Amino acid sequence: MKEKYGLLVMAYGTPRSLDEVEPYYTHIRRGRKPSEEALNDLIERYEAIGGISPLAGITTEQTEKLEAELNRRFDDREFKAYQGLKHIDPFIEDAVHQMKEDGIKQAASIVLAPHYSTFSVKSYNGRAKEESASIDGPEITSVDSWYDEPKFIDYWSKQVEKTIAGMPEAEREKAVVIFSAHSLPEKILKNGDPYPQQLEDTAKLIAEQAGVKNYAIGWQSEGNTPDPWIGPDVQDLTRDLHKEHGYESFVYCPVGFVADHLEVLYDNDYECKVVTDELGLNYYRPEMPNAKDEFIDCLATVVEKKLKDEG
Ligand code: FEC
Repeated sequence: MKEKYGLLVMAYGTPRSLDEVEPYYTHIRRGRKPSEEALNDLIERYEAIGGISPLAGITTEQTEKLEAELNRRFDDREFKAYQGLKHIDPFIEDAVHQMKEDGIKQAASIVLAPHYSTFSVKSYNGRAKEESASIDGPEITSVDSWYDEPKFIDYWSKQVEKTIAGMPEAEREKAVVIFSAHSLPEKILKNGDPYPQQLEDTAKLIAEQAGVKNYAIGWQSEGNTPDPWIGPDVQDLTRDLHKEHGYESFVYCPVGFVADHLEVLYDNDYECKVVTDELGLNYYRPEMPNAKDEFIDCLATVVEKKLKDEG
C-alpha cells in the first residue's frame, strides 16, 4: 500500500470578499486594527483590480495541480495537499491540525514564494513546525527557497524573451528589464538576511539565459510603516533609469511573486504604469506563473529534489 504523505502548500492568502479585508489587514498588522483611512485605501486598491484579488483561486489551483503532479511522479506514496495561509483561513496551523486528524505522519512543505527571508519563508516554516511540535503532528520536511531552480529561471527567461521579441525592433535597444520582489524593512539586512542576494541571483540567471544586457533590481509594494524599507522602489527606479540611461521601454518582472494578485495587478500594472505613462515610456509586464503547467512542473521538481535529498 502507498504511504500517505502530506503536502503543505503555504501562501500569503487574500480576502475572498470586501468584508474580509478588515480582519485580513488586522492579521497582517499583527492584531492591530488599521485606521479607517488605511482600510479604505486598501479597499480602493482591491476595487481598482476588479473588486477582489484572483489570488485565492490561483493558490487553490496551484495546490491541486501540484498534488496531482507529485502523485504522478511518486509510486511509493500518495500525496494529500493541504493549503496553509499566512494571513487568512485556512491558516498554516489549521492545515497542520487537519494533517494530524487525517493520520498523516510525514509531510513536505513549500512556500509559494521563491526567495528566503527571515520575514517571510522563515516565519511560514516556523509556524508549521511549531504547531506540529505542539500537537505531536507530522514530521515536516520544508523547502527553504527555490529562487535558482533551473525550471523557474527557464519560465521567466522565456517570458522575457517573448516580451522582447514582441516589441517593435526600434524599441529593443532602449529597453530595460526590472526584476523585483516585495520590499522588506531595511533592518533585516543587519543580520545578513539572504533575501536581496537571492533576488540578485535570480535576476542574473534570467538575464544571462534570456541574453538581456540591460537590467536592474528594484523593490516594490513597501508597507506603510515608519521604518526605512529596502530600495530602490520600482517607481523611483523607473524615473532614474530613464533619466540616466534614456531607456524608453520597461519590462517589469515581479519574480518575487508567483501569481496575479494585488501587488502585481495594482503595484505594477497600475502604479508603475502611471510613471511610464507620465514619462511617455512603454510598459510591459510578462505573464505571471499562476497555475501554468510549466510552473507546476517547476514546483514539483523542487519538492521532489528536497524529498530525494532527505532520502
Ligand atoms: O490580496 C492580494 O492579492 C495580495 C496579497 C499579498 C501578497 C503579499 C506578499 C508579500 N508581502 C510581504 C510582506 C509584507 C510586509 C507588510 C505587508 C503588507 C501587506 C498588506 C497587504 C499585503 N501585504 Fe504583503 N502581500 C500581500 C498583501 N506585506 C494587503 C497591507 C497593506 C499594504 O501595506 O499594502 C507590512 C506589514 C506591516 O504593516 O508591518 C512586511 C512579502 C511578500 C512576498 C512573500 C510572500 O508571498 O509571502 C515578503 C501576495
